[in-house]
Amino acid sequence: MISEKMEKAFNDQINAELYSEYLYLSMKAYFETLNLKGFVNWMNIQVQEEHAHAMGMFDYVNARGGRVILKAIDAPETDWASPLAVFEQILKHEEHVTALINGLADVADEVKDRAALTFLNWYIKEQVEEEESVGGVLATLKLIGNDSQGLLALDKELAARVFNPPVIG
Ligand code: OFO
Repeated sequence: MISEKMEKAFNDQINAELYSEYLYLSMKAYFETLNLKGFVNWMNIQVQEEHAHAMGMFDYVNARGGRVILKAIDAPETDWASPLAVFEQILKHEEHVTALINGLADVADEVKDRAALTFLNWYIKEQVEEEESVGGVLATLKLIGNDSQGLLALDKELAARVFNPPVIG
């Protein structure tokens, strides 16, 4: 059975993952307005990944005999100055999520919940990949600057990304 403290930490993180889903959905809407369909595709995959991250924890809390309590999801921003500004925010956001996941692992440590710690390892590794992939797009956007041909080439590249449903845990 999961401890109360661990259960609360997971419930908070489920909310954070659903906020991430909402944030990427808002970014997807922004890229729709720019007609950059590759960026739209990339965001759509982020949306699905974040949903899967939330559901992984949702199922885990239940499997451990805990109770999922859903809370209100904050409204995300709706407008950005440029694709570069979007990716700057994403990198900051994912670094914040990494800190939250590490905080969850700290709670697992504190309450000596080894099962939760093992489960959280998947998320810890996932954050390394998230930061790397976002950092890659951000670096390319910085190189592109104001070159619209470069932006269209990147858009084409991002259109090729496919969603692989994550196997969590
Ligand atoms: Fe973007 O990461 Fe969830 O956990």
